[in-house]
Amino acid sequence: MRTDFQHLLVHQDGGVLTVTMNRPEVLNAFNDTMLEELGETMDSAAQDASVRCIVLTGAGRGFGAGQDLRTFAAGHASGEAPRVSEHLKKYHRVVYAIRNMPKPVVAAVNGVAAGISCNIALACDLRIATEDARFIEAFARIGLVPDGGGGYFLPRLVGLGKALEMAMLAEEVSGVEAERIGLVNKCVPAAEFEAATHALAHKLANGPTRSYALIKELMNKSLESDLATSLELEGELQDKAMGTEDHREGVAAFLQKRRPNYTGR
Ligand code: T3D
Repeated sequence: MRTDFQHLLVHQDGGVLTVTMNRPEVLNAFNDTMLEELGETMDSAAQDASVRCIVLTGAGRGFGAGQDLRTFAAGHASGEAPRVSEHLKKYHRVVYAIRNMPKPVVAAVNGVAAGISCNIALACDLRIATEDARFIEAFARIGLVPDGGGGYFLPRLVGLGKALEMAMLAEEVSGVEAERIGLVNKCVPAAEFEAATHALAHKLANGPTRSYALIKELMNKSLESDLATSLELEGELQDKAMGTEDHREGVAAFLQKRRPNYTGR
């Protein structure tokens, strides 16, 4: 696993890989280097069997402030509206990598998460936030539409009405409110954030990793399928789960009245 990045800090502790976006002077706004480094790290993490949970977070007082707006200003200076659809594909690589990651990805939102940084957090499987975190679908503030999967993930997480409200009004949603509306799974006081994130990540990293990958596939595909298709898929995936060592270990541990020791195989 490469760790010598310009704008990412990458640290592995047991099965947990913590990836920290590291441009704190601009609240971890994305430039191209950080975006490419994140894509590369997510691709590597997917291949590395020693990584069993990924935590994505930000350095300093923010998770991320979206695209670095200075690059927009430079584009506008040329006099023509920049075409960003090609550039967005670099973000889409990250969204797909998270979505297809055969292990859990947790967004640990330690402060402000605005624009496309907010939506990268929404692409993750689980979200933990500080009570004073600030989620902002900031796009309408500058006359844009939610990108980075925001139009997909946001209504699925909070429902269409709330998604439209967040996207149109572009107001801040606190960590407490985010937990209430289902935008995050858990919010904790800032003083407890590191310990709570550590506990969640290590619980996942010590879990039945292949089962988690199959759960992701089942749940994510169900959003696009009818009941019959989903029931068909659950059979296929359960056949695979039944063939894992972790399934056998889970049953043996239950019968022997002990804690299971899952290896991710
Ligand atoms: O390119 C494509 O493919 C298209 C993709 C578009 C995706 C998008 O994400 S569009 C949305 C871009 N993001 C925003 O519009 C958010 C802009 N930032 C803010 O509105 C505020 O900074 C925050 C609400 C996020 C935080 O406010 P606050 O008061 O806590 O902090 P601050 O003082 O505004 O920011 C601290 C510093 O970070 C400041 O620099 P300074 O004055 O100390 O030198 C600020 O300029 C800088 N910063 C914050 N966000 C960005 C940024 N610099 C560049 N780009 C940013 N996005």
